[in-house]
Amino acid sequence: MHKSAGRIRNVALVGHRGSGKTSLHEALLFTAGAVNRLGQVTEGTTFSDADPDEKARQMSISAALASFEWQDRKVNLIDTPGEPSFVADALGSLRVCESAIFVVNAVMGVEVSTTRLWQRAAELDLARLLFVNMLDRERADFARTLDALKAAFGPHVVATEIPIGREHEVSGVIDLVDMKAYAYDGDGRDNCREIPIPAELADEAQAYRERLMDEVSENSDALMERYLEGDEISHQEIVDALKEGTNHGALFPVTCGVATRNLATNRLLDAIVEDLPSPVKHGGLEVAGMTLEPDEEADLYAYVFKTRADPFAGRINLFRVYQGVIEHDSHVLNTRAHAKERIGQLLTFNGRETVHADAFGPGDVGAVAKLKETRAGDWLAARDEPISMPAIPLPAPVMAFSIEPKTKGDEEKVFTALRRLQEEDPTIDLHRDEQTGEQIVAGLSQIHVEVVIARLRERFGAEVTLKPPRVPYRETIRAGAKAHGRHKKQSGGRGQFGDCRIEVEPLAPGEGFEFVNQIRGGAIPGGFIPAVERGVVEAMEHGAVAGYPVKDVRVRLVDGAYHSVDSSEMAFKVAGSLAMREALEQARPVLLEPVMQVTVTVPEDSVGDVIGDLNSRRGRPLGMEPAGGMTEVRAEVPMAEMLSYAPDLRAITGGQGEFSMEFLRYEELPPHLAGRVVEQAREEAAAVHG
Ligand SMILES: Nc1nc2c(ncn2[C@@H]2O[C@H](COP(=O)(O)OP(=O)(O)OP(=O)(O)O)[C@@H](O)[C@H]2O)c(=O)[nH]1
Ligand SMILES: [Mg+2]
Repeated sequence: MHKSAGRIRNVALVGHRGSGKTSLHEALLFTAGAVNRLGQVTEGTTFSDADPDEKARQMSISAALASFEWQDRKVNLIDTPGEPSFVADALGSLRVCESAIFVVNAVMGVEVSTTRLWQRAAELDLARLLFVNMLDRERADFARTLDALKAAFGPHVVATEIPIGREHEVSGVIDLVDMKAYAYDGDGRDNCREIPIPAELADEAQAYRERLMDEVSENSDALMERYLEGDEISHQEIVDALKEGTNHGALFPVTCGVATRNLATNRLLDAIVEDLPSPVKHGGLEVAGMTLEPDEEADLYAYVFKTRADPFAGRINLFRVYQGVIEHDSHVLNTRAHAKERIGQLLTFNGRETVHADAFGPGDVGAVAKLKETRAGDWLAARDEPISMPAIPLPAPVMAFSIEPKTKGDEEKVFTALRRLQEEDPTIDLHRDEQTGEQIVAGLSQIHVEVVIARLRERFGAEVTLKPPRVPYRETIRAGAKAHGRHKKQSGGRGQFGDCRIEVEPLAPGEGFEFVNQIRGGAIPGGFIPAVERGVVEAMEHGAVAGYPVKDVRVRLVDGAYHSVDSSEMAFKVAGSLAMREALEQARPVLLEPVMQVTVTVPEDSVGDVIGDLNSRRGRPLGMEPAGGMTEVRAEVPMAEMLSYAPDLRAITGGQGEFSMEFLRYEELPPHLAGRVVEQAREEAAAVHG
């Protein structure tokens, strides 16, 4: 039978790229007996980085679920990618869990992604526990990391463990709840033994314990009173208060260890079952005016949070049951597609193998294969109710490449495969470039698009060539202008007549488009006005400078004329387009380019070179900060200058540097560069139109 909801823990491992989530996931599976050996990321032997591209890059790309038992609880543990390009999976996983474990690098401290994911977890009201990892590395510092966490996430971040020894001499942890010490020998499953608290750490441990007790007792008046009176307080009482505080973010326990050495991971498993809430404890989900409760008898509601496209196994959907039970061999309704789906194959990933399951009860997380219509974001339900989760705000895919099949005639195959990969990753954008007719694949970064291309090849046998990325330029206007558009044709029979006068003016950046109808006295009948607007919008698709889309313009329709017989919607649409084209030319049109926020992490001694290089890319340095022996340089740089940054950074830093970037805003292109873009657009247009 399925596990009752009170005995389930749904936990997402999240954190900055490379903080050790996958290594920790592996160590937890190993300690719980779900895998036979402790796999290593560096050897490509972990359970969760299973894809060839994850192994090759030594980074997680997709969320990976594993389910196992610990202390008679079922733990559904999701490893998520830290690389910002694959953030959709981390955000999707946070949505279906009660708890998140933030894995933090004890050398680097709080990093960019940590802060972002924390905000998201706070919005979702998740219980949050922190694991300070990599204590064995040079310059790792638990106390400094804890201070940084407090500074970033507030005073209720509190240690429940501290390490024994530092850097490569770290040998164990002291548990501040029970005031016991544990030493770890080797990385085996039974590597932990209790030892006396080392004398030189006794005072420090006591001080940390007092801070913990202060925090814990704030969550229970009864406990506070007895604590202040100096009464003995039991393990269970402390754990209960800790869990109470953690459940809705009144308190954030901090644990620590070394994932790759399997140090203190058994204690993290205990913390997962003891300190983190079950679906019952955390409470129901409010959605679409209903409250879904983890009740077995109630109607089924399950939410699909992740789709995996596999050319052989077909589609695999990961879901979370919020209410009712999903059973093998039953029928459910997909509430978006309004389609009946047969549940043919329920699956559990238990580490060693993928096994068939009979049912998943409320609160549980599982997988289903071979559904026809269903994909991430859908609900499976007993009845066809209108229900949807609020959309997750995802970053915009601005890194656009045009692709071409290596084999002529493979267009259809490539496109179908791309569509399936897009189901798996909502931050991929596919479209056809209107100017050149090319197939465009856009993602959040170069790595993102490269991964898509690698997956096309590995999973679907579709080979494509990637052309250099195109910068998505825009246009806008800098002045007001008036224009007149008249479309008149008289060639026997019924003619065509439309006439309008418009005025345009710039809007603030990001305001988009506004159309104001100021026609008085019926110079243009109301029925034709939407047609004028459609013509105006069409003209804005190709700006006057280089044919890029025009943004941030207000258009007023001020006057016009019509003919009682010859006027039509078509004629007014054409008149609107003519007027707008003329207006755009007169309104001092300019080219805009996307500017990226770039974060580069490099060794101290290459900071000067990196900043010099960013300057030569028209970058504006925003500042730098030490980050665990490295330096983090932040700058705003035009996207056009960053298209091939990865190899250049490697060369400057001898392979030691890392960077990430994301879209910030559009800015006007300097005139000498605008000229080049115009020239290029002209050449492309000539090539396409002959
Ligand atoms: N010394 C040491 N190395 C570690 C530890 N944990 C992880 N590593 C190493 O750090 C690197 C990154 O570890 P991963 O487990 O892949 O980190 P991740 O958070 O899953 O990375 P992404 O999935 O890319 O976000 C790998 O080379 C690991 O072997 C640790 O506790 N100590
Ligand atoms: Mg990983």
